[in-house]
Amino acid sequence: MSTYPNMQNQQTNIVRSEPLIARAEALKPRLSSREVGMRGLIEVQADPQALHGWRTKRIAGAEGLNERSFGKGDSAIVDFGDHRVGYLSLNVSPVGSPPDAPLKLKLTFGEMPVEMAEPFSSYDGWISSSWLQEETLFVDVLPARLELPRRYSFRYLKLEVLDTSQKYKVRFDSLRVRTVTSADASAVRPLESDDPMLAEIDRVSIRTLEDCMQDVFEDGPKRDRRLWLGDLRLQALANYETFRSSDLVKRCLYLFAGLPDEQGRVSANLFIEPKLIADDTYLYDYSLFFAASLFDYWEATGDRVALLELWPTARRQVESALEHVTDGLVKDSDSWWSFIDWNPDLNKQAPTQGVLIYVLKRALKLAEAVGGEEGATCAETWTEAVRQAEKAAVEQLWDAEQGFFVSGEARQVSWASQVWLALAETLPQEENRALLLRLLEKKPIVGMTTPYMVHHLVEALLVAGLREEAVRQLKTYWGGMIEDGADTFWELYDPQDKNFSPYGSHLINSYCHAWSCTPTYLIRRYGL
Ligand code: RAM
Repeated sequence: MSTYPNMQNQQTNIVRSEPLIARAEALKPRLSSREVGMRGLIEVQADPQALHGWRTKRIAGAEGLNERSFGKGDSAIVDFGDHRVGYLSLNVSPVGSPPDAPLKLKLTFGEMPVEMAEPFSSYDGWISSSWLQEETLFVDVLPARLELPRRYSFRYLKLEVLDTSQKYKVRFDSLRVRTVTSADASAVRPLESDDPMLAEIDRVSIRTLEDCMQDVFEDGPKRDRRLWLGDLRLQALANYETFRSSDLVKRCLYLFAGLPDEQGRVSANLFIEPKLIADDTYLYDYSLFFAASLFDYWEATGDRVALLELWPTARRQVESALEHVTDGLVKDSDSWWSFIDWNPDLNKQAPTQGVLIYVLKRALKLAEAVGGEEGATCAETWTEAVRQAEKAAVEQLWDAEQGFFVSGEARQVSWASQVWLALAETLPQEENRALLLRLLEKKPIVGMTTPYMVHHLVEALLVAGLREEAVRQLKTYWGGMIEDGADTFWELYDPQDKNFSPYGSHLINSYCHAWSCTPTYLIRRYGL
């Protein structure tokens, strides 16, 4: 796949609901800031054993920078010690003769060593190269305090002097990041676990979530810096266990509800600036997750006013999804209609059937909570829809010989299909367990490429009562990221192919990504 196939220019008319948007705007969070200095200077060295082939070596402490002067062609890599999201400022002053020409300075920001090592000009992926974080500055008057207006997401900063003149050099000092987040770290309860590895995974998960919590729950502060519904659902779950900022979840739900299209569907993602815009991307699974997210919010808060105000939107997503169901089975399509995972070989039908059943089971509880005639009618209709969808899954997607669910015309066996239909508890508990154990043993070829998908595997194992297996997967996968150098958890991680990127280059991947922050939820919610 070289682009989001049905993503371009869908003709949609958005029907704005000003009262719902106003509610969301009233919940706009206050961002808190912290000044963070640099920790030292590093070098990036080639190492075939390291992730992407690069490892860092510390070469000096913070004072190492002030001691050096930089002329044309000189460079240094600054380490800020951990992942940071915020605004950079620094002093630059001339050394030698009076500066008789402007300073031409290049700054490159990186979440990972690879961004310091490989030139961004080598990027040839299909999403915009403008996500790669760099600046070229011309400084006319020296000395100067430079304050960069853009917000960056990074741990490393490369300073490259492209030119001064033959008569002067420059020195840098007082490098600072003013970090920003709307998360309140003081709300997080200490973890009760005596397992040091789980404690470390929990800590990194929380850092990931913290850096994604801005004006809304962003998917990634490097990329796409926007509110995606699939990511929001998982961030909200992690947030209830940690920062407990349910108002931010509420704000995001109202934002989605405030911008439906004329069929009532919520978009897969929203842009917040310069004004609220619903993207012209609609995904079957993401729209459905509005209902699941409202259910989770209702469970976490008992906020009845929000339940009643957002219920019509949730109801509409479920009804719209059911329009694509024939005899209990979700219709397949070749387009980018349902997300599920970034594996390009994945057929989406069976996993989407799992998502449908999973959401229907929660939506009908929402309907019961809403009550009255409307709630009762919906609960009844959706109970029947669950029965039919489960029956269709078992009759049409279950391959008894292989002991797996199959998907699409090619009857594909994938991890995603088993995981979603197991998480939806389509089969009775014993069979569900057996299915998941078979999955772990047989390891079908069509695998998982995102932490988003692996999250659902771990939760399916927990729901099926397979705790040991769940902890093993969690430790292997997220622990593997930590071993490979994660300060915050990543958008993509395929242990079989560590350079994997659906975008054509690992340079553009996001290395602090919302949907990867869920171990803290899994650990705390299930008491691991
Ligand atoms: C990417 C982002 C985002 C995700 C979508 C489907 O653009 O990683 O987090 O939700 O894909």
